Amino acid sequence: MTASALLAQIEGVGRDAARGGYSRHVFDSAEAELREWFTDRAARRGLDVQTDRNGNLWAWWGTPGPDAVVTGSHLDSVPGGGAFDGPLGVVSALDALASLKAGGFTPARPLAVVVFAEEEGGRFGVPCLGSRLLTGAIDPDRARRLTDPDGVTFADAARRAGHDPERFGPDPETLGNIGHFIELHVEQGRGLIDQNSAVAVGSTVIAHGRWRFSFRGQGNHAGATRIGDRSDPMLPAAATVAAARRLASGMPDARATVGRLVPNPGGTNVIASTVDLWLDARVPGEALTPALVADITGAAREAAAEEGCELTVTEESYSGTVTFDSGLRDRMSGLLGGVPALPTGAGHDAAILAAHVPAGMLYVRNPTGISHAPEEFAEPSDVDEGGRALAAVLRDLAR
Ligand code: HGY
Ligand code: MN
Ligand code: MN
Ligand code: MN
Repeated sequence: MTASALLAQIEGVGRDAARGGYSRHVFDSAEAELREWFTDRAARRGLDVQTDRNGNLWAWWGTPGPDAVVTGSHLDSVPGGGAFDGPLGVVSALDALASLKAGGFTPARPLAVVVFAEEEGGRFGVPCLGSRLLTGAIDPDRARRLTDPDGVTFADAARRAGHDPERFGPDPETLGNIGHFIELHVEQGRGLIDQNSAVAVGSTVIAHGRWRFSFRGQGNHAGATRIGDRSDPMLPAAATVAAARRLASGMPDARATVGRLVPNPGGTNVIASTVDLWLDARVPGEALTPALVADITGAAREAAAEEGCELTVTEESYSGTVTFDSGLRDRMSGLLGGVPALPTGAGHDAAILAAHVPAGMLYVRNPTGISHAPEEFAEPSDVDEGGRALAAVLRDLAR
């Protein structure tokens, strides 16, 4: 069954009628349905499905062991996300292993498809939570305490979904089995459109992080409070959103986004007492992301002081620039007839793993160039070309 047909099987799962697109978050009902679907599809392909101590799903062809060739991605989405970001890598991996089996390939080493938990950080705020836990890139106690917008902790959500959060933590045995990790992903920009290629290999993932800005003022009546008597946290929050755009525009290729801003209590006729916003900042090059965030923080502090508000800034996640293993990158590109190598501004589990194992990425053209939105798309013909490319790379690495 082709990757496109597999994708079609889950197109109704986690649809978000209010936002459009999909909202599938770790340990929620939609993701539970996807995990069941994945487990069933993997079992039908003769793969042995296991869940690791951090809630990541693994489907093995062969006994789990060292030097395994692992591929996969994630099934969770951003709120209102597209159909391809994550699932395309998972279905292409299932399809690639099935086609290798059908073609009579006998691997010299184990292969596995992995589905990482909470790659988007869409519920608990830290991206690549499953691969960060696996590799020890996040303290398990901090992970257990992370809360979702309803105040549910990651530990409680895991427990309700049948996992034991006390087992969260570095998993050297599972990590030690990975000889190579290859993630296929829908492209989330315009690189393949511009280069007129269906497939590319990954070169770098730019540095990126998330910071929470909490402004505290004085809640009050919208009608009875004179302007001069206000400490309205919405003002410095708005100034911060504008400063993020202004300051990022002044740095080469920098990106700064505020996609989430939460006033409390959030009444139309109420001056907010607090406003929380989350800054997503990404700049190619090493220390430039922290420098941009420092400039934005300076502007935020100034605006907060002017309005008589307090400001607390907390770093929630940060990953430095990652350059994928050049030998593996060139081996993949050569195998695929010299497809281009693309940098990306999007984070991936492959970038977390790259610090520990030889990791590479394959991108499939997205003709809209839009991602993290319902317009995200990949043509079936490009999906199939990506699947063939993945199968060729896996065969090359597993022979
Ligand atoms: O946010 C990202 O870069 C990725 O989609 N998790
Ligand atoms: Mn994403
Ligand atoms: Mn993704
Ligand atoms: Mn990814």
